[in-house]
Amino acid sequence: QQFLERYGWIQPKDWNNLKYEDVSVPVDEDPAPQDSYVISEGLSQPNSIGSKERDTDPTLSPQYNDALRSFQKANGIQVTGRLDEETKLAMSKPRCGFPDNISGQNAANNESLSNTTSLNDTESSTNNSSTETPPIRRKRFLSRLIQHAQKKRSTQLLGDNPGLGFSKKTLKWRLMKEGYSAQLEEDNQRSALALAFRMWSEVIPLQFEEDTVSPLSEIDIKLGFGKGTHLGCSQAFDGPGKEIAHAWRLGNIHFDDDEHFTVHSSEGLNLLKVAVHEIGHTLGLSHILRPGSVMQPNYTPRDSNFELDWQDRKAIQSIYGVCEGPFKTVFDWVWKSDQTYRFNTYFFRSDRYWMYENRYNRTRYGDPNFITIGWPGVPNSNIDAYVHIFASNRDAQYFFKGTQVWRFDPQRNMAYTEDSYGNRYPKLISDEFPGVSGPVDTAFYDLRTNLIYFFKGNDVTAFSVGRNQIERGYPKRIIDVFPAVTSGDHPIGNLDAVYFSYAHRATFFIKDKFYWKVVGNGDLKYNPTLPYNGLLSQDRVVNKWFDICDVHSSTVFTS
Ligand SMILES: [Ca+2]
Ligand SMILES: [Ca+2]
Ligand SMILES: [Zn+2]
Ligand SMILES: [Zn+2]
Repeated sequence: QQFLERYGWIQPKDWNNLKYEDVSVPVDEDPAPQDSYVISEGLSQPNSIGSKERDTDPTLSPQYNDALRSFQKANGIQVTGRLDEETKLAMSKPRCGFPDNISGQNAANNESLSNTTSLNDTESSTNNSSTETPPIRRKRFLSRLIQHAQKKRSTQLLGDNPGLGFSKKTLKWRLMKEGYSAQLEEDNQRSALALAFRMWSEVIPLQFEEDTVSPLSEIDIKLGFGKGTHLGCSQAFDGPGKEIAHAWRLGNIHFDDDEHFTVHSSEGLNLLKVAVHEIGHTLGLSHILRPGSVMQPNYTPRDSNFELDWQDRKAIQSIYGVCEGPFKTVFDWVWKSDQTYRFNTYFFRSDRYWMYENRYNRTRYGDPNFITIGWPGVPNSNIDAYVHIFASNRDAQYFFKGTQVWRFDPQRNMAYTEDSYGNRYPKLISDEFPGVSGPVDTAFYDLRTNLIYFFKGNDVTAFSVGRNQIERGYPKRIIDVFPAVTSGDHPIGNLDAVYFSYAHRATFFIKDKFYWKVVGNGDLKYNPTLPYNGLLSQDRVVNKWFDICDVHSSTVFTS
C-alpha cells in the first residue's frame, strides 16, 4: 500500500489528460524490460511491503486491488490484483521517486504529485518546498496544466507550452556544496551531471550552464545527494534499495546517497542515466511506461550507446519545441575509402558544426563541435560557403569567407597553405575563379553541368569549371535561373545555403527556417511539365533534418 500510494497508483490510471504528441501510449502487451537491474543491496534489505502482506492482504479494499492491477498491467506482470511474489519483485526494483500514475484529473487528489506540480519557474528559484504553496494556487496551476495538455492535443501545437516547461532558454544548475556524494570524486559527479544536461540540450532548444558562483536565487535547478531525511526535502529517502532519486517539476533533483552510484562503470547505478531521467522530470516529463524510454520509472542498466530515443525526443519536444536553423553553410563531404566514395552531411553555424547522420535522422552523438577542431586551417567562424569541384579531371574542396577562398586538403585533413602546384591559400576568390568576387551568400557545384553557381543577394553567377570563366549572360536573377514551381513560393535572394544531398539525391535551397527542393529527374519523370531547375514548394528545415541543436559553450567537447 505504501508503495502504491507513494508512486501514485491508488488513483485510476488515466493517461488521456497528459498524453504527449506522437508518443505511443503504453499498451498492455508491452513487456516489462527483461534486463531491469536488481541491485543487491536492495534485495538484501527487509522488504517492508512484503512483511505487511499478511496483515493487509485479506482486507485490501477494492481501491487497492484496482491499484495493484493497474500496476501489474503497466509492468507487464500477471494481473492478479494480489501482492504476489512477482509483484513484490517489481516493486522492489530500484526506481525513481516521481509518481507514475500521472493525469491531470487524479493529480489534484494526490498530495505528492501536487507538490511536484505546483512549482512554477518563478517559484522554483526561491521556494524549494512547495508545502507553503496555498492549495488554491495548486488547483489553479493544475487546471492550467490540464488546459494546456488539452489545447495541445486539439491544435497540434509544437512547443509554446509555458505552463508545462521552463520559459527561459538558458538554465543554470548547481550541485549544492552540502549535496555532494561521499562515494564519487566531485569532478566525476559534476561532469556526469553536465553530460546529462547536455543530452537534453542536444534535442531541444534549451541550454544548461553549470553555475557555481551566482547567488542561489539565480540557480534554476539545484541538485544534491542525501540520505533519509535530506536537504530540507519533504520526501525522505528510504535507505538502500528501491527509491534511488526524485525530482520536482521545474525544480530540484535529489539522489539517494544510500545507493551505489557509479560513473564509467557497469557496476551499480549509472549516475548519468539516473540524472538524465530526473532532469526529464524537472523539464516537465512524467514517467513513460515504454521499454527503452529513459523515462520509465524502473532503473535499467545503461547501454553502451545510451541516448534519448525518437519517442523520448518527441515527448520533450512537445513541451519545448524543436531546434531550428538558420544554418550558414550546409554541404555533403565526399571522401574515398577503399576505392569507394562515401559522404557525410555537415551543417555550419557561427563557430561550430554538426555532422548529420541521415540514416538515423539526427546529428552525430557529441556534436556540435568547434570548426577549428574539425576543420583546421579554415576560418574559425561564419563561413559563407563550401564548394566541392568533383569532376573527372579535378577534385578540389573550397571554403569561402568574405573575399577569400581556402582550399582544403582531405588527405591531411587541414586547409592548404600551398597546394602541389605551388598555389598559396587563402587567396582572393577572383584569383581562383576569375570574374567572381566575394563575399558570396552561398555556392554549389552542379555535377551535371560542371558549373559552380555563386549566389549573392538576388543574383546568381554560373562559373564554368572547364573553361575557367563566367558563363555568358551572368549574373542573372536567381528567380529566373531557378524559377518557382508554385507562383510566389520562392526565396528570391539572400540564401543561407544551397547544397546537393547525396542522401536525398537532390539539391536544396535553404534560407532561414525553410528549404526548397530543386526539381530533379525523378520529379520530371513524375511530372514532365515542371521547369528545369525549378524550386518546389517550401517546407520547414526541421521537417527534413531533425534535432540539430546547439549546446552551451561550456559543454562543447574540445578534445
Ligand atoms: Ca533508496
Ligand atoms: Ca552561406
Ligand atoms: Zn522518474
Ligand atoms: Zn528530496
